[in-house]
Amino acid sequence: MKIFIFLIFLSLCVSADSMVAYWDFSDYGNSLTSDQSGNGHHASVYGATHVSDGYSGNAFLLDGIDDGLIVDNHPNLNPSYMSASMWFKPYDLSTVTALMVHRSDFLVGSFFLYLDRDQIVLDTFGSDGFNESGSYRSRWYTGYRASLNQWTHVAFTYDGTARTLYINGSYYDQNLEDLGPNASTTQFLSIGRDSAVDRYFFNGMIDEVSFWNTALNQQEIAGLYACNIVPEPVFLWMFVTGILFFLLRNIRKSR
Ligand SMILES: [Ca+2]
Ligand SMILES: [Ca+2]
Repeated sequence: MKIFIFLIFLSLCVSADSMVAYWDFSDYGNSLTSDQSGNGHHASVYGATHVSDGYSGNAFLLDGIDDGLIVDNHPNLNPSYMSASMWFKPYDLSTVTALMVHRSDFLVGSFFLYLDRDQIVLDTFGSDGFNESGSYRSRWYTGYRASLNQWTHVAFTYDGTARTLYINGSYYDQNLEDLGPNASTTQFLSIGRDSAVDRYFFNGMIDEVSFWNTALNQQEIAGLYACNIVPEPVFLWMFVTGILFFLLRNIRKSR
């Protein structure tokens, strides 16, 4: 039974079919950090410091001044339904800072997950909604307030009907909204900064960022959260131990 639990956790973390990109920040070289999903959406690192004391293994520390990570635009990053998940630890909650943004000057299909002081806000742009800045925009002030110097896991999903926010693996709130991502966004995806203009720089640590082309359900989000609770080396050790245990037991049985 244990082995199956390990396999389920592993599949949620690194090999689910609907995973588009996964940056665990375990590696860093030539200004790039790898997309562990195998889809090649490696992130370019601008100024951020690669640190070993992330939420799970390595992470990036951003200075709140001009640091950030950028991923080239790709059709994979513009799904009709989506989920995004990440850990963040803010060192400053006095300004507006971006967590994860995919935006092209307010065009349809953009999203903007950010902190307004300590409050998490999800801003999406689509073909319906109220008009702001010459486009249709729905800015959702979620009411969730992040804590200074503490790791928070945030995930949101869009299923074509609603935007749902999950905090630390649990359902937090839902916002019925028929906006959402689609193929018209051409801007790059950014982490810890705005994607359209040099602004909204995040001050703190960011870790375990993933992006999906389906709206993950509550169980899957909880799995993502739980998976990341165990540090990567420990998790790998548990996984290997689980396989050995399973093999040894079957060998004994077959004798
Ligand atoms: Ca800097
Ligand atoms: Ca990590």
